[in-house]
Amino acid sequence: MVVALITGITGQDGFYLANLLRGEGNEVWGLTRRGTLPPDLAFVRPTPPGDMRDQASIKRAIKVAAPDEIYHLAAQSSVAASWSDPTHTGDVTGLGTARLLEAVGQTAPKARIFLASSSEIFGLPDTAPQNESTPIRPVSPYGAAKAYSHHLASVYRRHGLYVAAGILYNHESPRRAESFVTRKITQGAVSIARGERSELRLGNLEARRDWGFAGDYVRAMHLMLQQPEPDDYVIATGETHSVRDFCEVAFARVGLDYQAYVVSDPAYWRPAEPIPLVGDFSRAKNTLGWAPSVSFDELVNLLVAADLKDGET
Ligand code: F7E
Repeated sequence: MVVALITGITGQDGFYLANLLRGEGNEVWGLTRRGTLPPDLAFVRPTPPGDMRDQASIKRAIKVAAPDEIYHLAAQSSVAASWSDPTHTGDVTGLGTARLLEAVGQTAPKARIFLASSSEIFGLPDTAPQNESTPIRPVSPYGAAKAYSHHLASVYRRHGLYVAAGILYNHESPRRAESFVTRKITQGAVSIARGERSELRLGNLEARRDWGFAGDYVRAMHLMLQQPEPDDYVIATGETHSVRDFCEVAFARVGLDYQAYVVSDPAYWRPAEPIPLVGDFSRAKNTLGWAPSVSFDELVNLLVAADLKDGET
């Protein structure tokens, strides 16, 4: 039986990935800071507490789980928060990967590692769509921390570790926190439709992103570790939409015109925006046989439907 260890298992991707790996018949372990797991991950085995800022704790967790596959998802993952606390982001999201790779090299050098890299490493690309050869040029502290992490993957790969990196574009689900724009919009639209509030304040409505469904993206993570050789893969839909487009579809789903409710508030604007972010997933398609299965409209509808249902229970 394949033994898989997931860091950051309590996040959105951790939940979908743990369930996918369970379905594949894997033994799934989860590394968390407290060494405990929520009830919906009761089938996962907890390692002793592990913190991405503490290498000894990571080493201990790997020794106990003795994994064949390690999915490194743990990170400070908010781009907005990385502007208010760049050193914490660098420590957890950047140095955390260095600690993990060192710990694997010392305790489980045969384990295959998946690293969650990000489209934020591209920052202001000259070309669209981006692929695995697009120059790395981040524009946020989060992007810089992920860029460091991404470079480490190829450094340790050359050093003999099996490290695959998924350059993940935005991927969403009903498990996304409200601090991210997709859930903020769908929860806002639903509560306005219910008469609980009268407006939704967002940042830059013209910001464009390549949004996919998280369930599709964890499938790609698993496929990457089944390849004979590790590599980098762009995981994206190849389509870009604006925050305004997202509002339009979400509000229409609850019978409203977003223009009457959505306000662009400079307080939510970022010091810099990566432009234009859209991914070319040809390598993932050709090598992994991967393609996204959920369209933009389906994704927005899925999130709104979940928020409508939430309020009913
Ligand atoms: O912002 C704009 C904002 O916070 C999306 C993470 O998973 O994907 C995610 O990072 C866009 C940006 O995600 C609001 O300026 C407008 O252009 O949902 P987000 P993100 O920053 O793109 C990447 C690939 C990751 O790796 C990250 O870990 O929406 N936007 N108004 C807003 N964003 C937020 N959060 N709130 C607003 O009111």
